[in-house]
Amino acid sequence: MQSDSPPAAGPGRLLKAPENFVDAAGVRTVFAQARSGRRDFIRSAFAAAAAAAAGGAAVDARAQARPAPAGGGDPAILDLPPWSTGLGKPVVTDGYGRPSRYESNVQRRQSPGLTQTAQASVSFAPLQSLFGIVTPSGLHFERHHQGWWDIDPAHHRLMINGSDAKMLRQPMVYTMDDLMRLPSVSRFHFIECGANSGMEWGNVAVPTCQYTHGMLSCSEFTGVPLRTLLEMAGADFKRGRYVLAEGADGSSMTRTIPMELVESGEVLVVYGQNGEMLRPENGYPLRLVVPGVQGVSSVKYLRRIKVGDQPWATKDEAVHYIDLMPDGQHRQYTSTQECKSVVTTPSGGQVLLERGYYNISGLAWSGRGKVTRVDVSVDGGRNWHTATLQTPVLSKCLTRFNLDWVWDGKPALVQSRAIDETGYVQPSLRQLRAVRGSRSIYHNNAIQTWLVQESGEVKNVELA
Ligand SMILES: Nc1nc2c(c(=O)[nH]1)N[C@H]1C(S)=C(S)[C@@H](COP(=O)(O)O)O[C@H]1N2
Ligand SMILES: [Mo]
Repeated sequence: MQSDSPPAAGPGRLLKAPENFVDAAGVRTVFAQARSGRRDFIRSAFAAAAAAAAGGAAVDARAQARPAPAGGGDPAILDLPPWSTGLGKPVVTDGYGRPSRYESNVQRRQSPGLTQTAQASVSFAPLQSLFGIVTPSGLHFERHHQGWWDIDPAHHRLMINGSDAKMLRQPMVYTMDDLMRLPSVSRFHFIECGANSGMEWGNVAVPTCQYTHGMLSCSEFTGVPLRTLLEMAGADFKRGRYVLAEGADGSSMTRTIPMELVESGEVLVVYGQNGEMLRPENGYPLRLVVPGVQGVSSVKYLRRIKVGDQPWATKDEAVHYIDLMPDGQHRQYTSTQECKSVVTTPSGGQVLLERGYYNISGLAWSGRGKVTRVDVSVDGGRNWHTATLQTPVLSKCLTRFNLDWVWDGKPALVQSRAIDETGYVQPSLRQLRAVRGSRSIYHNNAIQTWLVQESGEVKNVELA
């Protein structure tokens, strides 16, 4: 278990999570069940599809990973392949490069049966297939309330105004060119939908970490601090204690953001993502990024910022994104994404092909600042081992953690528990349910458990 000791056994082999195990017929079944009102439709559809796919996939992976022939003579080494003897492709075969065709299974995916239309829906990032902390822009999760647009930046405007004439000196309208001439900053931050892990409040619902935790992504964002724009408009920071952010898509996404967050300089009006312009799915040409706050406040296609003196209680903060508490009341404006983590390897749907060494790896994050420690357990929380945090460790950003592990072939319950710089410790599901009940949707930051079975197959489980 020591992170600095050399691996004690030979390398283990890992079958990647089944990425596409629900076929077209499966999806139709799930939708039919959803319409007839079956409550456990997501779980049963996944279980059936995974069972159908599991046998064949495991056999394939074992065949690919066969040991070198005892007598030597591996043809993959001895017979020179075309790429060692021929001429490769020229430069600029593709003016915008793309991943290898051998990685085509690494895709963001919709959860079968979760939503009835693909315009008001979510796609999940394939966390189990990613390294480090940055999400490739093409794999960033998507959450749209009314579809996405590729907006002509020449026609996009950002207006800054006030709820009354005294909130700021001069209402302003910016073009994209205006904004991109202003002093900019670049910062790494995660965006997590408040509904991430929301399907898991009552029971185990989905099989892989793509679906349990994939409404989460992390990018380097570039833009102008909102504080700068409000100062330029002469905002009255004494009276104007809130801003309203509004998107240009048909959902008219509107969210109240407390002025303290803006004054801190952290709230950014963003046009850049991972070194290039935002992707259309993520708000091109302009979005707000409110670090540490649930994703809904990072309004895409940002067209207006209004300064006011009280929260607006818009539809997106009165009807949606509220927490149903055990006493039946709803809690409003619980926007911070509390400290959370998940082991991405090994995780649900993967198969450990043999005993031996494995690198337990995962992601930790906190909406309140930096992650200071991640503990990992392989026995369902009886014993904890401190994982190694990979650098950089940044505020309100994903942090990658690793721990050496030798699997002895016995069932193992793999968990991670993150602690942030405020001292907050990620809760167990039992602790969280004691306060929040089990009928909520939003803000489930409980410890995730993966069961490694004797067969090596990894399952999503809940510890009672
Ligand atoms: N204009 C607009 N902004 C929006 C949304 C939307 O539907 N329209 N969805 C919100 C929600 S709920 C989330 S979680 C994040 C998701 O950002 P992403 O699609 O870039 O991952 O965008 C937020 N901003
Ligand atoms: Mo969201």
